[in-house]
Amino acid sequence: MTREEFIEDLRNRVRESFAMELETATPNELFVAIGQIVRACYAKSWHNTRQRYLVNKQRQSYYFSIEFLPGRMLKSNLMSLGLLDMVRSTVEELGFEFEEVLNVENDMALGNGGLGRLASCFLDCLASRELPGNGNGIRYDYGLFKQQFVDGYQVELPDAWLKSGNVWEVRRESEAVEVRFGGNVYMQPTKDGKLKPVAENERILRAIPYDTGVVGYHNDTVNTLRLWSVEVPESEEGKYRSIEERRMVEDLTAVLYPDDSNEQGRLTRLSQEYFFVSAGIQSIVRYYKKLKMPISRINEYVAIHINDTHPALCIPEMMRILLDEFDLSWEKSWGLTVSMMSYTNHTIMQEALEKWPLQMVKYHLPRMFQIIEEIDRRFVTNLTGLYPDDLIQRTRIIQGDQIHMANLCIIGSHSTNGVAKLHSDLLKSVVLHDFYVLYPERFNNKTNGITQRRWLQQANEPLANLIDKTIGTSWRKEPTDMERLMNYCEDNEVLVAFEQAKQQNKLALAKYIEKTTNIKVQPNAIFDVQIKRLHAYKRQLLNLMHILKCYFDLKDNPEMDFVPRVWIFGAKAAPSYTYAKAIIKAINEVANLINHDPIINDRMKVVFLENYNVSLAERIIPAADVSEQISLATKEASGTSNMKLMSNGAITVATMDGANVEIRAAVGDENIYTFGLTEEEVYRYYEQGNYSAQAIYDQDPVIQRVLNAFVDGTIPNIQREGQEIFDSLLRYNDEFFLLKDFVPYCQVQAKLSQDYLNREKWQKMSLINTAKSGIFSADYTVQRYADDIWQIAPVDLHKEKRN
Ligand code: CRA
Repeated sequence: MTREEFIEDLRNRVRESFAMELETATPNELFVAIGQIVRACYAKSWHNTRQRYLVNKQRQSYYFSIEFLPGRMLKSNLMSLGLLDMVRSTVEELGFEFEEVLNVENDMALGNGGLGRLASCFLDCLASRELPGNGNGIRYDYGLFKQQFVDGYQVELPDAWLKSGNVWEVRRESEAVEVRFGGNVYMQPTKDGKLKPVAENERILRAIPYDTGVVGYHNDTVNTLRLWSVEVPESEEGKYRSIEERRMVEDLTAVLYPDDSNEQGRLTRLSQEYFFVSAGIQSIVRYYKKLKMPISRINEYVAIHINDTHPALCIPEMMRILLDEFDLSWEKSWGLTVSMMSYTNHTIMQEALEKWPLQMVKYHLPRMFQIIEEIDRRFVTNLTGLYPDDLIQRTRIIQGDQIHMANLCIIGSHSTNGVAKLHSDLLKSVVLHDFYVLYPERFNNKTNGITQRRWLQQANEPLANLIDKTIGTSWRKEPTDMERLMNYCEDNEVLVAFEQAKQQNKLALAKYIEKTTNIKVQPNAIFDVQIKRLHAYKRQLLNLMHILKCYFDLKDNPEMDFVPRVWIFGAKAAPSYTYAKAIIKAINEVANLINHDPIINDRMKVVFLENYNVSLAERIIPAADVSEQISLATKEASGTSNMKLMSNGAITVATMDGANVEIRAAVGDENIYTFGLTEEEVYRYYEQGNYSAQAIYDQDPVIQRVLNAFVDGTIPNIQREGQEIFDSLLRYNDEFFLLKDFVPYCQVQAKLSQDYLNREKWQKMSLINTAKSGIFSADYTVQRYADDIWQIAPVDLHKEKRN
């Protein structure tokens, strides 16, 4: 598309859609019009991609996830299509602020944190690698809540992201399916002496798919993210007369559960899970029928991925279709199902492992229940005599009055993977050890990754351009080519240029901070960043304790040498997680105290930015000097902000947890600050039960002063919250061992401050972190899923021609 064609198109669309002239358009109209143009640009490729897959009978994977967190899409789509520079300069020449146009777009925030963002990174990489892989999820009317601080407290506001429309989605009326809930199922003999399930009094809901194109980077592949929305089917209109009754139905896909790494055992959630699973599986089977292949070969064409246990019902739902609709035998259906399914575990936190009350499933999803019961019965029967009874009891799906979804996933799939080496090892040796005994060949690791396209190329253009200038542009397609930056570790000119790029980003963030919080920060201070969900195990509180220690040091000795630092937080707490909310309040009050203390004299600033989301992450990450990855070892399955920050040249302060272990191996000990308990030490405490927070407190006056600050009025306005925090550490013995890790944490922080003064040393570390970050590209992660688990490959164009 030429500049002239673009302007012409823009002019027409603004006229047609808004009855307006381009000159009088506001960023809102421009956003919609440009969005339409972009969509039109990839429409043909989208159609062609689908046709190619169909004609070639391409084996495809379907990534089932209850969360997707793509963020904004205008800039990324423009970049993928190679139109970004032209559109940006044209829009600016026309007299508009391109940034303002981008900012009109609501973040598509249909996820909580790492798990949902990972799903979106994966989709981006599948398309960019020309791999036939699609997403399947829920089109929530309301995304993750918007966070505001009122008096330092988190307040949640609804995220009505669809209210001004969504240019990217296509409603596919003709591909709607029905999903059935409740009723009774009984088995009826057929003429040929078999038993067939007959259902009565079911509640029928209509599932409408909304498809979004996932545009590959500089190629012709556009894959599909299919999100389902609920409606009352026309045939059922009579049953839902009142508005309230209809609302009950529509509530099903109204809101995303705002919990991260935590189970929410609620009926609506179970219904959501079955709804998008059933709709998705039905639509896959319907597509497969178009290939005119026998159902007995469906596993050669379809790979289904279960992203955490939320889509676990994929297994019984596929069984239902094969058994009830295709009349296959149990054995045949089971073989096909297991070979199609694969599962990723994302956490070892007990409270996140989904269990559903048996009665709830039985009542609301009776056919699912029957099938799960039969899977469980056969599992027990087949293993009895071969394995110890207690092992069988621990691994079976139905235990007491609960259904264990992770057990269902492992038993009903051919692959179970963790998301970082350490995590996958823990699954095998501890958390899922019993299953590892049963099915060692099913277990594997797939360390998470991120897409550098969004998190470096798009979010950090100054750095990306500099990398181009230094080593050429090949890294944009092959991220490990960033290794070539290692040749410039000693090149002062290059180091200075990288420092300037960082400085430019810090200035931009400083501006944003001032605009949104009124806090002035110095761009030459260390920008120390912790951005992730607020969770006790992630230990934002440990960070806060260190801040308090620095504050007291300065108060005691105002003349001391102190390397200025700005601590930047971004974090949402689940609305029902009172402890996490107490920590938010405490951070905000400490910020207030320190930021206004004249003795501190701007040497410390604490900034908690509201409403952390993908777009805010894109602002913060390029400007970070320090990346806080300080979860208690064993608790963070992988983490992915660690990878994003590293890519952008931040130095990690890390416990040996999740993917931090692999980051250390990549950059070398001297380019990361590690501290804290190791996995072995943590487990030793668990085994010996001899951790005593009180003993540590009693012996350390610094810790006493820091903790007392929460209850003695030093930190104002946190009576209730301060007490809760204080009690969590002492009365309840510090579940995540903060006190134990506090001293070593402060030590590495002090070292870091000193190192920061040595600009050359610091800049070299920073460069090495970027250089070594290529291996954490999700391009490679996705390729490993494609090769080892899904067995999918790009369309073979030669073969296509021969056909
Ligand atoms: N909360 C893990 O805790 C991991 C992501 C993606 C999480 C993170 O360490 O990086 O998944 N787990 O694998 C999770 O959601 C249900 O479990 C997360 O995002």
